[in-house]
Amino acid sequence: MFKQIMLMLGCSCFIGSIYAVEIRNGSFENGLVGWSVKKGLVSVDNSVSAVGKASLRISFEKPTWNRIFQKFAVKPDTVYKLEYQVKCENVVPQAGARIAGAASWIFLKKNTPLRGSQGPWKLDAAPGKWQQVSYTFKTGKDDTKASVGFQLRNASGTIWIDDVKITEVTGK
Ligand SMILES: [Ca+2]
Repeated sequence: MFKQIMLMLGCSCFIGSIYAVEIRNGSFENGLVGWSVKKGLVSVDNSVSAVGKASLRISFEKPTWNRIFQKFAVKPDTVYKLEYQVKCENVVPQAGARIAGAASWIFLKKNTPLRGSQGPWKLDAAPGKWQQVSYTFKTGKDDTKASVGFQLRNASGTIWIDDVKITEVTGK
């Protein structure tokens, strides 16, 4: 009997572990609800979207940087996957900037590198269609809280972000 109960508990834990992390308003259909903005120059664009009707828009006339982020709960020593879509227009790097463009990162006790669709430290700047970005990250043994952030860094121009999702990756 004890074994059966443990088996049932084990099964429900497994089913629970494939749930998506709750990211509030990851499609920006509800303004900036759920997101924290470092400073201005960030808005929701109701005329451009990858999913639904709206997306996040960060736009600068002169090169600078700004970020937006959202906190979420994590389990320690666990692999998660971040997925989102990004679109760029007129992104021009600041003179002398080593890295510039649209980036995401995960804030943990040890932050992940800034990333674009082509990998770590390769930020998105090419104009055109929406691009899917997807990568995994692993929390450390002391991590219970994390944030996901997006930024336009060291550049002028406009980026849009949409369809932000985080899921726990099982079997790794
Ligand atoms: Ca959307």
